[in-house]
Amino acid sequence: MTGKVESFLKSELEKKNTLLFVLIDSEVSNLQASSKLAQDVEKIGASAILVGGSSANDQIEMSKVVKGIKQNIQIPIILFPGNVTGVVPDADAILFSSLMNSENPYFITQAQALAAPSVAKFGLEALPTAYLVIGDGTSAWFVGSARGIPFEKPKIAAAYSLAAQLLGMRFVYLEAGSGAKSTVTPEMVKTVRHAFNGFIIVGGGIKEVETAENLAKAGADALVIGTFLEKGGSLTKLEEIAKAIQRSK
Ligand code: 1GP
Repeated sequence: MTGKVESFLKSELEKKNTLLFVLIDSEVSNLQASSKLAQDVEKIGASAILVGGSSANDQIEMSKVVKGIKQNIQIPIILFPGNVTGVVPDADAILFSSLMNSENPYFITQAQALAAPSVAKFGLEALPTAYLVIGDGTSAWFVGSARGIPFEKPKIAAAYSLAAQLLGMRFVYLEAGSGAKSTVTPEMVKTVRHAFNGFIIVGGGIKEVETAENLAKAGADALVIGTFLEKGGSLTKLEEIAKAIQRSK
């Protein structure tokens, strides 16, 4: 069933070619900084704030950050859990993800089973997501015991995405990993776009306007940016990225 957040994202896509999601890692930014950042990026056109990451495990801190951010923004807060500890109340939705190319069944179905009762209890809208780790050497790859899909093997990513669709998932997240040296390639996005009839999220290492624009043109529905801002990247450049991807049909 399509909930409020999913409907909102779809309505955003009617106006913009590709959406900008900003990732806030509650382990990296404190409440005040996160809250200010969320307000700033909303102003420059971000469509959602993701809170989480593979190393964000302090639920108390995360809860505070979610609650604090929520008071000041209109765009949805979507949890991006790296484990069961990433499920906290007060967010609008959760990327309810299966790390499909993990070698550890814990990350494919077990964490989901352990987390599901809390997702229901907190009334979080679940966005059913196939989380695919591309490449290797990143935290998401290591923590999630992923057998990373090689960057130059787009057909493998497409096959996983098609499997996700047949399993009823409506979102695919192509993840190069936080701070990755190489981003997912436009070729991979294009190949997945042909195979998967749902919402494609792409993240990991995106920090240049041209890279973002090429991923948008290839068919990404949303790009996630986190590390660029954590490392002090300017809001002016983020705004350039937002504008470029939103208009890049
Ligand atoms: C990481 O895809 C996200 O899980 C965002 O990546 O931090 O490299 O922007 P960056």
